[in-house]
Amino acid sequence: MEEGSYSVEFSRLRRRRQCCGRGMQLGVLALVTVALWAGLMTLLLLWHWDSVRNLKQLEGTTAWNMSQVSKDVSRQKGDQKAQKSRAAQMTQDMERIQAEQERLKAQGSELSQNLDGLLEDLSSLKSQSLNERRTDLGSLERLQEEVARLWIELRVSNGSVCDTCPEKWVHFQRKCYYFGEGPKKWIQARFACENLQGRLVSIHSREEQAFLTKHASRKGSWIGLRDLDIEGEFIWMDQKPLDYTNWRPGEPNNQALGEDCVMMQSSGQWNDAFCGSRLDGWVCDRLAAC
Ligand code: MMA
Ligand code: CA
Repeated sequence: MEEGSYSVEFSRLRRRRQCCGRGMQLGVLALVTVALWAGLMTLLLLWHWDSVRNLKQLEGTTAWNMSQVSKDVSRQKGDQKAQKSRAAQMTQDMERIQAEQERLKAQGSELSQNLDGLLEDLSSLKSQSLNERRTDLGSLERLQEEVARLWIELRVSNGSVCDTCPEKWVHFQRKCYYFGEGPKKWIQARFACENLQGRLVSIHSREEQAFLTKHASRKGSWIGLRDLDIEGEFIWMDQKPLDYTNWRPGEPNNQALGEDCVMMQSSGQWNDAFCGSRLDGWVCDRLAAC
């Protein structure tokens, strides 16, 4: 083959190849583009479906949550209502309790008043019964003494000699006398006589007084006369009336701090003196035995 015809053939071939390659290239490009578009669309579709699914899920969850919330709200409303009615009930109860408290308070004060009244009655009854008992005891003692005195009278009238006295006691008429010595206040002298089964002396006649004056201490002696309860109202220890007196002129004068106990001076005359003074002498008496 000639060189000219060969090159023409070659360029024809190249042109043909060029022509066919480009078409293929375009076809491939189109295919790739379609494939890409298809893929993109698929991805988009998938994304869309996923989104739709998610959205549906979200919708479902939201609806459920909403229903839960509405349930909660309605429950809370119910609770609130119940609480309100409970609060109202409690307020009512409180008011009732307060009213009850007031009533009880009033009742309590009334009761305490009644109790005070009762306590007062009780204490006055107590002191009344104590006074009555004291009076009864005094009357009983007086009766006992009267019986003893009558018994002695009877024995004397029957010829008995009733002049028996304990040791250290001195007999005079129907009584025995003890001339105590040693410093004592009036009340101590009273107890000393009681310890000797006697009593601070009671004087009822001039003869008795003369006997006592003869025997009594030169320094003065306590006797059983005092005006402790009512000033100026003198009472003998034997409860007998003040039927004889031997006051020193100007006595009783209830001097200074008050003088409620009576002493017999060396002269035998009486003087009201301060009960707390300590006198060296004190005289006791008791009935002589038969
Ligand atoms: C004393 C005392 C009185 C009494 C007077 C009398 C100073 O006081 O013994 O009881 O009345 O003397 O002067
Ligand atoms: Ca006096």
